[in-house]
Amino acid sequence: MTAPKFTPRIFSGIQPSGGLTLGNYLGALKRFVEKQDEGIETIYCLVDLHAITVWQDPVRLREQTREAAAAFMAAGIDPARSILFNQSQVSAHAELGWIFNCVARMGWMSRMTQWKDKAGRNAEAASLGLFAYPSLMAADILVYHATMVPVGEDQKQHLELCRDIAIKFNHDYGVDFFPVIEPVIEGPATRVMSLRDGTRKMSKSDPSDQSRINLTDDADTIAQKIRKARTDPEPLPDSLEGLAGRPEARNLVNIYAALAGSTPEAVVAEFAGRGFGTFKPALADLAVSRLAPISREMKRLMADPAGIDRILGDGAARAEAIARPILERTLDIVGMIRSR
Ligand code: AQP
Repeated sequence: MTAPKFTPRIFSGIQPSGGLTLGNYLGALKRFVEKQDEGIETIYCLVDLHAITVWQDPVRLREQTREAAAAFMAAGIDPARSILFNQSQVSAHAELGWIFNCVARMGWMSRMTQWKDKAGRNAEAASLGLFAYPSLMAADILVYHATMVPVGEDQKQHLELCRDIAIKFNHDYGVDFFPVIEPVIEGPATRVMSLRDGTRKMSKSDPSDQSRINLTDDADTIAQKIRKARTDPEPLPDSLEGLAGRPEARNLVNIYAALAGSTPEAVVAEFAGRGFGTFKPALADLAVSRLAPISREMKRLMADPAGIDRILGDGAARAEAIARPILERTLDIVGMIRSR
């Protein structure tokens, strides 16, 4: 149903719920830049409404949003070629989110692993927003009639739910209005794991700073975190099969491949038989060479917060121009009187 009715358009977002990590960079941001450079229309959003599904200090939230915007630009997002803005400046997201709350089913939401992980055993105390997160996410995407959504592996289930919402809406109202989107989950680092535990995702909200590399970390901190990253005593094997059951080793190989623009196969071929005493310093040098220019540029951009706010405002106006007519047509389909 996607083509040819819907022109290719990419949408994705990142929560400004903390500083961005190497996981966000390799799984999302770096790929956003590649998509922009492929010449497809790209819309990128700092999803501040999603961030407040768990408590955020207002002062920090503003800082984190500007910092995330700086990270996007420092990584290569050009606000003249991509639309870059923060979600709450385009109210059509929240409005369509409400409609989708009335399309999505409770059962669908309760099966979401992110909900189960984040709400944990204390779901009674979790916010209603956290539960409804995936229907707002579907609105973020579908309010632009976006067709492709680059994300890390952890967002796959939410994108399947977005497809379900589009299909149910189209079916319930007898229309072919929302595209059935394609998740774009590609590359060697779709799921970067914690440096302390190779079975857990690297996450900006992990209480341990040692578990992640932040895009704002300086060269010494990056090198020290990689040196201390948990591994096993075995040398690297000569094929990927030899990494089975070695999640930490596999993670570092994937990170190396993604940073080098290579493949995990090529990395194990290069380092076969070498121990982590050799591999970790090579990885640290590579990580510093790729990330230091980004963190330098972020610092430069963050020295002008008003400049960042202007870029976000301009992006929001351009986003609104696409979203508002789609929202209006949705409301009309649903049966809301439009008489202003
Ligand atoms: N570890 C990861 N590996 C690969 N991709 C990742 N992404 C996040 N972590 C990794 C991708 O980054 C994009 C933005 O994610 P998000 O900020 O919206 O939320 P998240 O997936 O819940 O990321 P975090 O860092 O774990 O945030 P918190 O800690 O606030 O929940 C998505 O495309 C995601 O796949």
